[in-house]
Amino acid sequence: MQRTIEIHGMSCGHCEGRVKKELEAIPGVESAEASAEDEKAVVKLSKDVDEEKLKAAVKEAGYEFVKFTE
Ligand SMILES: [Cu+2]
Repeated sequence: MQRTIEIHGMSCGHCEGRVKKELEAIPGVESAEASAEDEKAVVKLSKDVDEEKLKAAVKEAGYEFVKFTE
């Protein structure tokens, strides 16, 4: 299972790392890769994860959740 999240506000590798870390802290998230250039994060899930938790993680990292694109 995979979700793609559009995120605004990331500008460098440091930002990507923050988003990745917050997303990967959620139970059920196997791995997450964030791209500042593409303004998105791709999240691999091992089970169903509440969308609200993914949203909250992006905000917690300090960036703007825009929408799920996948
Ligand atoms: Cu940055």
